[in-house]
Amino acid sequence: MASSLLRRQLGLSVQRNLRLSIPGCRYVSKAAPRAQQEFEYDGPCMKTQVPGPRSQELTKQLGDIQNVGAINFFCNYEDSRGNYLVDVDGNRMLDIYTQISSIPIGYNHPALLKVMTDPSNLSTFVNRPALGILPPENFPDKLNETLLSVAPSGMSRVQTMACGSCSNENAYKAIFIWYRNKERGNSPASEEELTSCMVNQAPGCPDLSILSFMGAFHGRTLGCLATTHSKVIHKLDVPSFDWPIAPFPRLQYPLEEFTRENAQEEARCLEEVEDLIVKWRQKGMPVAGIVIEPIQAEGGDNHASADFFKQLRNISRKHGCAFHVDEVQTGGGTTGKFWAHQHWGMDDPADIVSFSKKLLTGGYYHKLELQADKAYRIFNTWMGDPSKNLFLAEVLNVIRRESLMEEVNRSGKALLNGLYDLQTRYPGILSRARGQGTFCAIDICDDDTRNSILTKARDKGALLGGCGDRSIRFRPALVFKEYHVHILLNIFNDVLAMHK
Ligand code: PSZ
Repeated sequence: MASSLLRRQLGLSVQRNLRLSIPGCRYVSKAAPRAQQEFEYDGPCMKTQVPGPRSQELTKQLGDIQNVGAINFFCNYEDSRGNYLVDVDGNRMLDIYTQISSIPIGYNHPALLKVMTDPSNLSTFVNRPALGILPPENFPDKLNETLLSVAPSGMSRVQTMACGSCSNENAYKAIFIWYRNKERGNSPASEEELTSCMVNQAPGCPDLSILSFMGAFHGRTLGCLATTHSKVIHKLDVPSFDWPIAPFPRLQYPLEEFTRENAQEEARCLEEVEDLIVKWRQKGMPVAGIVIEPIQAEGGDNHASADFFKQLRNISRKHGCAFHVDEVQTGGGTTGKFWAHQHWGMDDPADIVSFSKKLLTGGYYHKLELQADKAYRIFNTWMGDPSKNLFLAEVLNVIRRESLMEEVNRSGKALLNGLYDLQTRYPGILSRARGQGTFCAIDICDDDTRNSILTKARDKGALLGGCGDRSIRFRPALVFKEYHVHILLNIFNDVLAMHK
């Protein structure tokens, strides 16, 4: 762990060392001195193109069993460490994609390995309980120690689930149940409701809706998919609900130069939200909830201002809709605050907040009134996995012990400043550098160039991901330090120079 003195030194030295070289020469972004971290490597080390021969062979083998179209390469998880992912051909890459943004503190973190080797944890790994009916003795303690210790403002209840989609799916159900109970004045359901629900008819299966935003991603299960609008490939051929879809603001960058235009754009979207809520009520499909990502991630890292979210929250209150903030990708510290919605500075930011990915377990926090009124209404076999809570406890300890939130803010600043610099050097290729913490992105002139940059960066040892039509997103783990930022920026610059 870096001492606070060392951390201060790191901060200072990086400011001194981050500079651009003379035009035409290699971009010189010098890393700050590396902190002591025995479990990590010095840098990327590439032996073959990616995927290498062993990866190709394994892809062929797996192709006889599954669709392998999405596979990038096969990994050696034993040898991967910290920010470095090692593949089966011995290539070691700086991982700025982290298993679709789901690795909180790097690969094989010693604190997590210790959880595995502690004999008192063994029964939690070996015996996976049906948590809804037979939880282990330490379950309330573990929830208090983990998820409730980082609960969003105003929320003292949490329901764990297996994955992000499963969390959102159940959060929507909780919203519908809450809404109908409110409409019924909390009296019991009628006989007609009880019989009609069994054959998928109203009034038992009511015509209610969830309002979502164009470009959103909330998962691929049937209910969630009706609120996902990022790519055709997710949606084609799957029946869906006729639910309202509002435009998400399309901000112009740099933000300081477009304050008026961006405020107008956000006002336009908010107006549309209210219009849709009214329209859908008139159609007989009232909006029971509004779901939104604090930063639209899969849809292209689309940001909106704190003021936009505050006003949207007010609209939800005014129309009696639950406000569901999907923090599956933004949660867990990557934006420089533990929850991205904390950037909005609100005491009452949401009625439901869903999470997964970096939290290791899925689930959602909710207000007391969104607690389903009866047992078995929100339920499934596992309802999460207590072994994930053991890891999460350690992740939270490491975040606190190693001041990782400070690190994220420091590396995030270095990353965004580096992207601004590169953007001025390559104006024909790069635009719209943006980010919060290390949750950054930049747009590339077109899709083909974007994909070529991603492949070439990977061949040079930097593993990045795309999002939206033509963005590159940066999704490092929380242990991504300033010296990692500089390794990345140098590779990124070399690759950009190849596309000039
Ligand atoms: O292609 C896919 O299925 C992908 S690529 C990235 C994701 C999914 N992200 C998952 C995600 C998310 O980013 C947000 C904001 N909400 C919900 C989900 C769904 O989580 P999972 O994938 O765990 O079901």
